[in-house]
Amino acid sequence: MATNYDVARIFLEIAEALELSGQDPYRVRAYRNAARTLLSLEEPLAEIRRRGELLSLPGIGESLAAKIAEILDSGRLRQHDELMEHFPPGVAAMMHVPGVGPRTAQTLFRELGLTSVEELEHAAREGRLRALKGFGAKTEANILQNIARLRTRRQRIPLARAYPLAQQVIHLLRAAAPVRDIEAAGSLRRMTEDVGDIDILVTSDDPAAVMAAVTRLPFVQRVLATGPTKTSVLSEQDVQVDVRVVAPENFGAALQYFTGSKEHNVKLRTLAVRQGLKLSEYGIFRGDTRLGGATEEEMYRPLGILMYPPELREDRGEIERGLAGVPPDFVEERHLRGDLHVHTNASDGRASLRAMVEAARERGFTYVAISDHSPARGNARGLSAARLRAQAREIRALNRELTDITILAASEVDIRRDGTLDYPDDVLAELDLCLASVHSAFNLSREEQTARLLRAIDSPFLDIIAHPTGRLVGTRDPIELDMRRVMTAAAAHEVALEINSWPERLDLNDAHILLARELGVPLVIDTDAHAPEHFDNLKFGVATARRGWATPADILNTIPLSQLLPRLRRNRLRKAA
Ligand code: DGT
Ligand code: CA
Ligand code: CA
Ligand code: ZN
Repeated sequence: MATNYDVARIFLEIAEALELSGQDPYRVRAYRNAARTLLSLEEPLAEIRRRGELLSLPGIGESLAAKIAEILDSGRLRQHDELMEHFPPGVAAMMHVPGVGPRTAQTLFRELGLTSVEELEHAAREGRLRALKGFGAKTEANILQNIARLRTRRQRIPLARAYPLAQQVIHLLRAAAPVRDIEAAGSLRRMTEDVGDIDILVTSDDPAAVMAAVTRLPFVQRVLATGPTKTSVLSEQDVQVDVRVVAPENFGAALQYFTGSKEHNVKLRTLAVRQGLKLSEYGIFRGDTRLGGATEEEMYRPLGILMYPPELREDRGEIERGLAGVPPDFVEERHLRGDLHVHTNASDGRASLRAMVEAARERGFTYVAISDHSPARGNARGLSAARLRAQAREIRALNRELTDITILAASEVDIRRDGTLDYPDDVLAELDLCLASVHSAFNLSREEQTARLLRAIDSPFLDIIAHPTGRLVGTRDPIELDMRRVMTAAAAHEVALEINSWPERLDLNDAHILLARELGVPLVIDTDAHAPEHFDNLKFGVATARRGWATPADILNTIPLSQLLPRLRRNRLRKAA
């Protein structure tokens, strides 16, 4: 009988094949979402089907339900078999070589029968690619070079890519092997903006089965090493995943050790030694006596140190504070009462005003600011003044209808190159809330860029600077800024700076947040949601805030709207009065 994992794997392979053949991304996503649903189920699909409840699973419609039934009955799916004849899994992996797109990958497979990066490398070495139309000795050399670069490139992986992959590993292993505890450790658990690799810890009654399952994960490109308790694999996208099986009684010790950071651990161990104690991934010991290690707390308690959350374990003073008995008091998702940066399909969002507000309400937010783009963002369908006013009317109508959430008519206004805002003052004055951000001219000098932001902060209408540096983790550098000057001005003018939860952004970053708190700059945590599911990104913003040691009191959108509006700006105060 096919397991949930088997069905999900078939769906994932179909998604990959459809993507490779250039199919509609929505179809591709439908299979991926379905696979994710199946992997999160506690109960076998066969049971759910027996009760006739397949259709009540999220993302499963008639057609997918019929496919699940076919797999449960026969162990296979005709559509999958046919697709795999044309698009075996390794063919997709070849697309990760720069310069090899879907069409080329197809040609390589059809004409030369290549089904993996290794085979591609081999064929290029032997000069077999130049037989293909449009290929020459130069293309072969390029492909070889790009494969080599792919291999040596041990670059760090943005959290935005690593986090979902880690979640997938956890779901897949839960489904494929007898796993008891499973948790991500390392920099991913500390929610650093990028990670070197993914570290997963597992307890299990059958470690060998877990290790085998790791090597068979659907995205594995290469098994780097496998042994009785540790397996390392490389994903198709060149992310290394280390999975370790530890004994249940050591789980806390291992989780503490492998969460790190290394600096945190080194300091902790030094303190332990001074107290005649020894710490390791197997527990905390006095001589031969084991004092604990089943839970993480047990690793800190004998040292008289309060445990601080993973995001803070960077040896930035958390150990000293824990030793002094200062309890951790950092912002959590549950503290946030509203979201001040949300897009709709009026500009570049994917969902309607109503759908976005509904999603915010379902999350428990009591206020939400709708902040679509201004006209300068032509390719994001930035709103003209007339469209902005029409949206404000729609918002007022919806506000009359809804009782448990308040919608603010806001805008994410472009900060032009010269620091002016992309709407005239009379339009800005009509807004409940004004965010502004840099979406252009990223390459100005530090002086020019700083002057640009200072001028924006000077605007009497500005409340929040959204994603202040414009960086995209791993792909776009932050704009050059005298951050201390910008923050000093923001503090003086009571302009808030945003911690943007979009995982590619995480902007402000942890170091900036520490500085902002030192300088008394108001902060907000926003999702910048462009679709209902993006509210889930809030965890990334909150984790980043915690990495900057932010407490609920540092974050403006932890307070009720009635207090928030007067706090934001004097002009808001004027208008609210
Ligand atoms: P990454 O992967 O570069 O983003 O950073 P981490 O922190 O995940 O580092 P990784 O994967 O090399 O090791 C995972 C954890 O294992 C690390 O955070 C702390 C622990 N660890 C690794 N090497 C050492 C070490 O030499 N001494 C100590 N005390 N802990 C270590
Ligand atoms: Ca790591
Ligand atoms: Ca590692
Ligand atoms: Zn935005």
